[in-house]
Amino acid sequence: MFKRLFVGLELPEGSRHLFRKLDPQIKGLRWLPPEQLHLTMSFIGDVDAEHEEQLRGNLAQVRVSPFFLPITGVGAFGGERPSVVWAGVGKGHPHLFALHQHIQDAVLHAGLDPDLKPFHPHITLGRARGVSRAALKPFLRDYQESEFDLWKVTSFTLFSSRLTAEGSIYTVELRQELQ
Ligand code: 2AM
Repeated sequence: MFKRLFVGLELPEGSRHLFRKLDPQIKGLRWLPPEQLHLTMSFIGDVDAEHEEQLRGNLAQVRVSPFFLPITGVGAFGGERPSVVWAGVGKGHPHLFALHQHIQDAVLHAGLDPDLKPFHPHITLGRARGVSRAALKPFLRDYQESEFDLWKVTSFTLFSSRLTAEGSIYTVELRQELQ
């Protein structure tokens, strides 16, 4: 049995609903439900039970103190036909990058193969299909400087993800408190 796994930070309850008020009606843009909002730290992919066990053990050994992350600004990945609309978390926050490094090490030492592309931390707010950047421009302009919240990161989470026709369903597999 394989699970499709990734490690992320769950947005606190209070912050999840901040983005509802931004919600412009743009054809082709699907907003994520508030309970799914997260910041991906490491995307891993399909993992068997044995490797998952090893990964759980390694993640439990990660030692990074809780830290604050500003949630600021919005943007879109994907050139002139963006696929992802996101909220940002400030530039180069050292604690976030340290945690990312520890998590990647935990994944690698479990014999797994994480996505090793450069880390561009973001909170995906919506997924776009066939939407031009021009159509997103008013939204991006209105909120690009917004200071949404100050997020106290106190844990990270191992999620499994199941792909369905309505989008992905995420399940919490393990929540590890920072200390
Ligand atoms: P995204 O939101 O920026 O698309 C679960 O799929 C999470 O892992 C998503 O938040 C997704 O980020 C992220 N992710 C990173 N790399 C991925 C990949 N290669 N395939 C699927 N999801 C990936």
